[in-house]
Amino acid sequence: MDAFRYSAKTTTTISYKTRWQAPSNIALIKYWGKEKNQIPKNPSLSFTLQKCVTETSIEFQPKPSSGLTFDFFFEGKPNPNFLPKLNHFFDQIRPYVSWLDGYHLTIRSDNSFPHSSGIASSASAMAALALGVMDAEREMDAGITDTLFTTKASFLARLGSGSAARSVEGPITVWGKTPSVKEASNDFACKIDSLHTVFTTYQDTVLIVEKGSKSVSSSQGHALMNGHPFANQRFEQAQQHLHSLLEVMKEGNLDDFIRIVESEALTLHAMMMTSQPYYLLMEPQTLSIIQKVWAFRKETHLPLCFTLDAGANIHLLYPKEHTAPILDFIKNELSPYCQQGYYIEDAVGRGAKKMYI
Ligand code: 2P0
Repeated sequence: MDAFRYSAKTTTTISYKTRWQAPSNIALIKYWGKEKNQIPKNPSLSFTLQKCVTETSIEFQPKPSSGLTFDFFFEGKPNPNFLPKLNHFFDQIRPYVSWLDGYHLTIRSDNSFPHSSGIASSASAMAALALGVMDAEREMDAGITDTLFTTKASFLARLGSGSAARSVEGPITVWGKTPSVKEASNDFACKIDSLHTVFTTYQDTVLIVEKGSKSVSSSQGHALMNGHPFANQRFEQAQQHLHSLLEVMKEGNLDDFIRIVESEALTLHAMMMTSQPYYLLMEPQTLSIIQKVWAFRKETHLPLCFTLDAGANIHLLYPKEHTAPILDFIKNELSPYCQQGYYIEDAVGRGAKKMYI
């Protein structure tokens, strides 16, 4: 993507400090399978969240010797566990932000959700970092338009972690080339406008079934789609699901929305169960919750559905107008299946934002 290579005419160096908040996101059409540098095998579509966010400040200090250096603090303390991912991120983005070589960065990051909650934090973390870097680049290069700022931030975030591309804008984004969305790209995500208003305030209550790290990481899971016996059918299905879901989301047809979203969640886990080696990330509580949700829907006719990330936790999706009875149901009947009764009441959000320092 030569369009994203840094080409400011002046090579000004500045001392600069910025702070960005970037949200997590939950895929409705799942990204599962990739080529090098997080080029996805199929397009994905997600809700951007509101409360599950990472806030990251970056201080850029010019330095005499060349070569980027940085210090990293997570929740106020140095944390070496994050260094491999950060080093990889900076190695990947450097060709596009070559000016970084003249800087030392002090990075301070905090999550709104507990790090060990099982909620994927790499999407919000990589997006917040990418936005901070782009903010400094814009400070040096007045030629950066709003569109270039947003698309390049999504592009840089993707190089750190694929799903992070979808954590810059909101409430609904698509990432990955598809005939269903003219402007969609494998390189960065784009926002989808003109969908039914019910989806602009959709609720997502995240049921924490299992805290802590998973037995098989998402990177390993993506790799297992290479040579997977059902890979091609899956990539084709994702294209078809995306096409249908966009139609359904324009009309506001909740029955079809539920059918496609739950099918995507179960297909993602079916891919894990049919990989070689095969594995399972759902827990018995995950299945109990799914059965309870289906029974509740049958009984009440309320449009409550679930989706799953690559783990045991469950995201419950529903229109804002039905919040009261659904939250009662979650509190009374589903929270006993959650670890220490823990769940997070989130909703779709408008994307990342710059914070005052
Ligand atoms: C998604 N997931 O669309 C899918 C569905 C999890 C389940 O993208 O290797 O952390 O950093 O590109 O983005 C999780 O994988 O993987 C993921 P990398 P990522 O949200």
